[in-house]
Order: sequence, then structure tokens, then C-alpha cells
Amino acid sequence: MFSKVLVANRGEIAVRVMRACKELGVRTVAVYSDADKHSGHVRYADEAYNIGPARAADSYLDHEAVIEAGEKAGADAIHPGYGFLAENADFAAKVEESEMTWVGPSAAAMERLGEKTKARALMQEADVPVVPGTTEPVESADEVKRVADEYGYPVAIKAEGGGGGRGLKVVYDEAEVEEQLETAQREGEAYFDNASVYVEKYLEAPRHIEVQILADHHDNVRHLGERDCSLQRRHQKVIEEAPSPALGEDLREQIGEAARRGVDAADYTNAGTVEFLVEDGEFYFMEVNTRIQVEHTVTEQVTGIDVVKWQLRVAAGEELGFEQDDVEIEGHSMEFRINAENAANNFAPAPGGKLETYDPPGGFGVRLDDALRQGDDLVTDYDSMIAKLIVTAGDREECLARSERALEEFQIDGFHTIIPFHRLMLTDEKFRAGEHTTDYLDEELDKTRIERAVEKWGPADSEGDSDEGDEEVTERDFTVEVNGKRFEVSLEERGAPAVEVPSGAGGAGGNTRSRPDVAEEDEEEAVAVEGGEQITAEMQGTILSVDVAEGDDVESGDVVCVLEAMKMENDVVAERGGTVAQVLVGEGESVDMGDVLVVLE
Ligand code: MV4
Repeated sequence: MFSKVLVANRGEIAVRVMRACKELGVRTVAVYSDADKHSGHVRYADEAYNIGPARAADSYLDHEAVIEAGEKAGADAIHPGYGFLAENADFAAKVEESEMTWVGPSAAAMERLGEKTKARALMQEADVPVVPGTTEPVESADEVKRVADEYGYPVAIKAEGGGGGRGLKVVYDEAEVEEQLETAQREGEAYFDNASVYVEKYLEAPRHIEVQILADHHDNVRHLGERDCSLQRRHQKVIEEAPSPALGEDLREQIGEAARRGVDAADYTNAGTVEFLVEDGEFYFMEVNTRIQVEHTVTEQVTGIDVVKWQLRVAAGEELGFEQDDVEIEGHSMEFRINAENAANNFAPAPGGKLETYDPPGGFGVRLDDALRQGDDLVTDYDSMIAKLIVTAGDREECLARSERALEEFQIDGFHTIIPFHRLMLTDEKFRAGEHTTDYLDEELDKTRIERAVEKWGPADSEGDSDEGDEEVTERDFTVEVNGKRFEVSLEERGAPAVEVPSGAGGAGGNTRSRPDVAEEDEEEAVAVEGGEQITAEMQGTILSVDVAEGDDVESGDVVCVLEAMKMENDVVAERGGTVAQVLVGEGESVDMGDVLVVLE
């Protein structure tokens, strides 16, 4: 085993990896940016190195800075976590060339599976069913039409380098082919430097099922069963579970074996995930993720196998210590992503704030993967996911009840989280029945139910967020005893001077990096400048789409563009109505926090 491992990541996954290191007797090295000087992963590590400014491109994504920190520390391996450099084959190759070991698949295997038509051809070769379509890139509209003639509309045009929802275009009839083909090519070029696209039959309401794989350097490949990640919002997973409520024993066995065959054929090592779409009892390969995933935890809970420890052991050359037949799925587990977002405001990331209260649940079957502690400032430069609650029980029914209990116990004050949204899902008939498909949240769920959930279970003052022009209301909670019985009362004072506004009010509160908040409604976020109001980027990221043009009239709350950061899609909305005077960004452009995106007049 290694004696010292550098973890090239931050937040909960960095701590998760370090926890595994500790149990293996391995010393840990953290790296951090200027924004993370006081973050949990830095406190947890045995030693830590500053690798640059807050901007990810200048720190967590800086290949040389990370490798240099590893060399300075004398680390003998680098674990990338997920996101950041985890799926960067160039970086993996650089680590392979250094004195250190890359805790992940070889750079060559990452490349083989990173290009989607290559991966499709490889899987087909290994007898793994793929979505009907092309295994070669297509260049002309005629080729797209030929695929559609064969399998029927809709078809999906996908960027070769794609993943997540990026570079995916759906064509519902022949008239749209030209336009969607061009858009897919343009997005592929903008996001992945690769305009090459291919075509598949589009499945309209599939389930997203993925299989966890572990492979060693001694030709052993094991699968650890599937996870169901069908509950997604704009390609962001929110709740994941294992096993899938949608699979019978036969299909489960077939998918697991197919994943194992495919990975075996790719000459793959370390942990990986094979993603499938499942519809009408058929399953189709979609892509391979060559990293540890956020939701690996539910697999660990139902198999008892520590996936991160095996990543480290396999990278160190050890042989997998169990046979396929030893892998047994027991009970049921669900993961709830605790994102600092306001679900009632289009899941807008919290603008910042201090974690005034952090009182997580406990008891039988409750696991928390986190890094923040009470009193910490929220770091908003990267991902809005601050923790994961993982609930495990004997069966799905008990898991639902235990999850309701655990989420009710979970107390977080200082900013919005999506706990109210999770509590709503646990009352949702379709989710409880396990009948939801990947389009459920975006297409079917009534948004007013989310608003009501946030009012009911969100921060006490959350109604104030959207009530424009309301007089100040100060609310204080008291405990009183009447004839020996305890009562909690809250008193409201209207028109009072705003002294003790709890920091969850959407204001920047105690945050030292307070800045305009374009997502909340009654703040003076948009800085008035000559010629109008600026709408600025909340965080560093890439413009996914621009939804307005010069001269357009917009209303308060309208989406002007979509900004992607750390694979999260964030709506940038207009604060108030106006006419678009200037659009300063284009699709695929990278922007820094505070950059002006759109000017209104
Ligand atoms: C699809 C699909 C239906 N048919 N491909 C979305 C992310 C990207 N990795 C691929 N995605 C999809 N590809 C075909 N041929 C539906 C999706 C999809 C989806 C997949 C998994 C989970 C959520 C999703 C939400 C929308 C679309």
C-alpha cells in the first residue's frame, strides 16, 4: 500500500477519500485554492498545499501545480475524486509519467472510453446492447435522416466528446434536422473542441441505470450491482438509490454481466461506472464514467464493499479480494444530495453565507459524507453540493420512512438547501412507487408544489425572499411553559428596524466574499451602470446557452442565459424587467465570477 496519497479535490469527496486512507494507514495530502484556505478537507488532511487562486483553472485544474504539490509532499499516489481532473486523460498521463501512481484507470483506457462512438463500437463488439444508431460520426443531414427513417423520430444527435446534457440535441421531425445538426456540431466544438457528432434513436422516458465496476491489474473484473439515478433535474442527479426499483432479478443479472463484459473488453482497471438507459424491459449502453462517482455510496451501503479503499488497493497492485458470487445486494439505500440551493427559485445556488447551524441526523442506517462544520463560511466558487445524506434500511419501504425521519432531523441554518425538495419527493406518489423516469422532474412535477415545500420546510424567513416591497418583519422564537407543558412560540414584529435578519434571508450575511446575487429577487444585485443594469456571472464557468438577444423585452425572473460550473447548470435570471441593450457573451464562452453577461436598459 502507498504511504502518502495526495487528494486532488475538495469538499466532501476529498474527505471521503482521506477517510479511506486513514483506515488503510495512509498519510493524506490536501491541495487547496485561496477560496478554500479554511475548508474542511484542508483541516482533515495531515498536510496541505496552496495551489493557487480561487479560479479553478488556476488551482484545482492546474496540472503542474497539483503534480508539484505531490512532489513537494513526497506523495506516492494521486487520487482525483470526481469532477476537476478526474476524467482528464492528459493529466492521468502526466501522473503516470511522474514518480507517482494515478489512482484511476490508465490514460489509454480513459481515452478509449472517452470518445463516444469508440465506446459504442467497443461495447457492441463485446455483445453489450447499445442504443440503435451509428457507431461512426455523421456529417450530413441526409445521414441523420437515414437513421431516422430506419428507427423513426425522435432521434438524438450527440457530440462525440459529450456527457451530461451537453451537446445533446433531440430531433422530432425531418424539418428540424439541419438546424439541430448544426447546433450539436457547434456545441461540440465550443465545449469539447470536437465538432464530430453521431446519431441515436431517442428514448423519451427511459430510466437511468448505472452499474458499479471494480477491476484490478490481474484480469479480475467485478460488478457491484446497479444504482438507479432516474430522478434528475436538468441532467443533475438529486436522489440516487440502490438497488433499482424498476429492475427484476433477470434484467439486473443481465445488465450487471453486460457491464462486466464491456469493461473487460476495454482492458480497464480501477473503479468505473457503466451507464445504461432502460425502457420497456430493454437496456442500452450509454457511456462509461471513468471515475469514482458522487453516488458510489449507495452501492457501498448495499454491498458492504468500500469502493474507495479498493480503488487505492487496486492502484497499488493488489488483487481484488472477492469473487463475483461473493457480491450480495442486501437491503436498500438512498442518497440525498444536500445542495446549497433554493429549490423554489429554480434551484439557484445560495449566494453565500455562514453555516449558522449544522445539526445533522443520526441513528440507525444514517451516513453523512460531508466536509463543512458549523460556523464555516459557505464557499460558492465551485459546486453547490455541501454534503450527502445516505440512508440505508432493510427494504425500500423502510428506507423511505427512515429518510423522512432523517431529513426532518437535519437542521441547517444560514442559507437555503434542497432539504425541503427532498422532503417533498418523499411524499410524492410517483417517486414513492418507484415509477419515475428521467423526464419526471423537468416535464411532470408541478413547480408550485416545490414552492410550497420550501415555505413549509425551508428557512423561517424564506417567504420574504420573493415578496417584493414588503415591510420588514422581524420574527423571534421563544420557549414558554404553561402549567408545566412546553410550547414553542414565535413572535412577529412588523415594520421593525431590520436588526437581526437571519442570514438565510438571501443576503450575503457574514460572507466575506459578498457579491451581487442575480438569483434572489429583492436585493439590489444588478449594479446600475451607465446605459443600464448589468447582469453578472455568479461564478466562474461556461455559458451553455444565451436565451435573449439585443432588443428583447424581459420580465423579472426570465432566464437570460444558462451558466455551467462544475457540471451544474445554473439559470441566470433577470432581476427586473427591461429591454436587453447588450449581450456580452456567447455560447461556449468561459466567464469569470463578476463578468457582465447581459445589460438591460
Ligand atoms: C439519451 C436519452 C434518450 N435516448 N439518448 C442525457 C445525458 C447524456 N449523457 C445522455 N442523455 C440522454 N441520452 C438516447 N438515445 C436521454 C438522455 C437523457 C437523460 C439520461 C439520463 C438521465 C437523465 C436524462 C435526462 C434527459 C435526457
